[in-house]
Amino acid sequence: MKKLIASSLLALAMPIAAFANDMTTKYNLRVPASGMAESLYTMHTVLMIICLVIFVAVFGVMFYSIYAHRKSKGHQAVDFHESTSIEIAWTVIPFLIVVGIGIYATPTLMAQKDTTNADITIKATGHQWKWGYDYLKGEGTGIAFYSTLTTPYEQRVNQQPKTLNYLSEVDNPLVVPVGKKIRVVTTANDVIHAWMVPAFGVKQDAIPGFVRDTWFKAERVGTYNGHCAELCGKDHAFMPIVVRVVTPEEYTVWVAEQQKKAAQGQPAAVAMASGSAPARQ
Ligand SMILES: [Cu+2]
Repeated sequence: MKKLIASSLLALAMPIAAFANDMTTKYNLRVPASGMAESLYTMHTVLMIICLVIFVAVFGVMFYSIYAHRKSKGHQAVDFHESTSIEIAWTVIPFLIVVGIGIYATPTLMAQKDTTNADITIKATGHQWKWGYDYLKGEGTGIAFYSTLTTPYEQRVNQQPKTLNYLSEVDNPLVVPVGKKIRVVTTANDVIHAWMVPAFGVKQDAIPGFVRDTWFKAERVGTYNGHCAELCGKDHAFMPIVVRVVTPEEYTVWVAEQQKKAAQGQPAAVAMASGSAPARQ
């Protein structure tokens, strides 16, 4: 009997656990891999709770009133048309909520814009439909390459089964060291693109003729995915961003390899194919 209860409890718990896991991985924001993404995640949660409290309070009062004070019970509608005190209250309370949220969000917003004191500066140029990377400053200066989708065409048109990294794999990922402030300067060659990597809390438009910048500091080694986030034409879905975060030592080795290749006149970065890269994060 005890065994039966235990197994039925387990049978009940498993779908609940699976649902909770889905809620945190499938439907929630990406697991943060930078301090900025962490603050955005927390802010998102706090604001969602505020929204939920307002939602429950407003609809709770409304449905309670409709039910408990209904006409069939003999209730009369109260006339508070042009009541100054109520109008002041429903102006001041939302105003205070909005100002409170603004004060809460401002430090994060300011930090997002602070691209000073970067260790490495990389220019990301959006092209129809690939990304170009130029290491402008810091360790690796001079390295430049294109990053192009490697998912076979057959997968896109359902002639081959789609693999785990479908539309999130490139020939040359961006390689950066862990724990270093990376400034990303964005621009574009043709139309507006946007450079976005959710795990770093980074999203910045890449506009032809303009230079914008953003920054991130990855806190864990690994492979992180993003996508162009501005509708840029027919192959917009086929210009992913893959960032490989490596240890500073590995980064130094990679830089040396690239510089050696450049000295020999070979294209940069082709050795680091991401076909076997771990699943997206
Ligand atoms: Cu694009």
